[in-house]
Amino acid sequence: APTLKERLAELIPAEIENVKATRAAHGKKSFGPVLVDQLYGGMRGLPALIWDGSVLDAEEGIRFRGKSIPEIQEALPKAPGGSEPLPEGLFWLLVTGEIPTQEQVNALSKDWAARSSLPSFVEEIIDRCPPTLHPMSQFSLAVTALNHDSAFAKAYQQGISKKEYWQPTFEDAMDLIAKLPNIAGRIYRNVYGGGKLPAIDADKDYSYNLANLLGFADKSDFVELMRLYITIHSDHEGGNVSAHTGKLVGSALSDPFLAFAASLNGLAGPLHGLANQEVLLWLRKMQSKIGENATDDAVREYVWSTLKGGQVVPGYGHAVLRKTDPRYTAQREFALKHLPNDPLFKLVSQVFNIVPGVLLEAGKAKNPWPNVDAHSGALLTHYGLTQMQFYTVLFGVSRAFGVAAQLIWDRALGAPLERPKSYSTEAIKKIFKDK
Ligand code: AMX
Repeated sequence: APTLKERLAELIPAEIENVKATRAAHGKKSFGPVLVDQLYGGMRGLPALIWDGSVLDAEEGIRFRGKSIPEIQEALPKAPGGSEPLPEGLFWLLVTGEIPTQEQVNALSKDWAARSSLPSFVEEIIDRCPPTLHPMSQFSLAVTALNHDSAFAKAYQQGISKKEYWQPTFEDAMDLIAKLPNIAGRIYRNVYGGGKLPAIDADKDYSYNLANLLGFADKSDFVELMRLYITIHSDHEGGNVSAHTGKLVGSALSDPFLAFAASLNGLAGPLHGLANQEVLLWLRKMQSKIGENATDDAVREYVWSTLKGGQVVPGYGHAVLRKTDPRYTAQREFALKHLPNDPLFKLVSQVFNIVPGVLLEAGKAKNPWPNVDAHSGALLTHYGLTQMQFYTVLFGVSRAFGVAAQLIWDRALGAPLERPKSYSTEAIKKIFKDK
């Protein structure tokens, strides 16, 4: 059976032809008008990017290479004794569009374990960060520093041909993913005092190793949670802040470490990935205000007080989705299976019954339903990972899978420098004066 890189090499020529033919047939056709409001409104709905790895439907949610979350939970290889998909398989699927064999997935686990060690100066950078520096900032610093050993940057300096860009990009993408557990584990133990970091076990899967580095591998349900968590947070089509930032920075031929560090800085914003931290902070604040086991009315009133204070309800709403996020549903099902009586899960469920009604009544949010971040913190808390400032780091480990797959394909297909046109308000007024 071919390795991932061998399979990719087989797929690239046909995809180059596919894109060529698509552009020849449809390249001069229009998607329709662009509204001035879209320029001012965060480009919502503007068709602007190509990415085959995943597509988001407003009603149905994410599909990875055409497969829904329940479908990939069914189809992807599992760990011995496990029932959640291995994220190794999800990466294979994102890159190739194909479901890998168990053997191919095991080979990826081994390959990543072999690439997992950090240069000692990167370890020192992490160790020198004050524990008060947000874990996401430490994460981004460490990933930026990995550019020291970028195969792409080196090959570019040596004058590599455009046709070969994808190869060192692939090597960097694999190194990037492989090194993230050591970065995340080191940050976690430095900031929260978890003792010495264990070594990566080359006979275990990626999620087991991540859980072990964090200090939770003795809980087999937590390892299963990591497999599900990394799988569902990996990619959410091309336009979200972290995915698009990685693509944009990569388009300047910045190497995958520089591109993904930029993704992380976007993921660290409260309207994007930091929302998982914000949800837990918000729930804890609510509990301190209205007590645990509060009535529905008390919760409803607390939600209203958040809105009246000019703040968003974290974990609710979405720029594209208009229904409950299937990533939320997958986590809810995990909770129903593994921790149905957990008090925080019960609160998350109570909030789920109340917030959409309030947001609908308030009448502003286009989507009153929960997104992925409304649930993840309660699951992590259940297993003792209670430090919410760390939650977005786990989101970031997962998001590397989607961004890395995208960078490989962008370089394989020769994606050009991104450079959309901006306008001044003066120019808008002038252009549309008599229209
Ligand atoms: N609580 C309160 N108000 C909300 C809201 C929420 N959860 N979601 C949207 N709104 C408000 C917006 O702030 C906006 O108000 P304004 O007109 O005064 O500026 C209005 O409703 C219309 O916004 P929208 O078109 O529905 O949303 P959007 O596409 O502009 O933004 C998002 C999407 C996610 C930023 C927004 O729903 C939000 O802030 N949610 C809370 C934060 C969150 O959970 N983010 C995580 C998203 C998933 C992820 O990236 N990880």
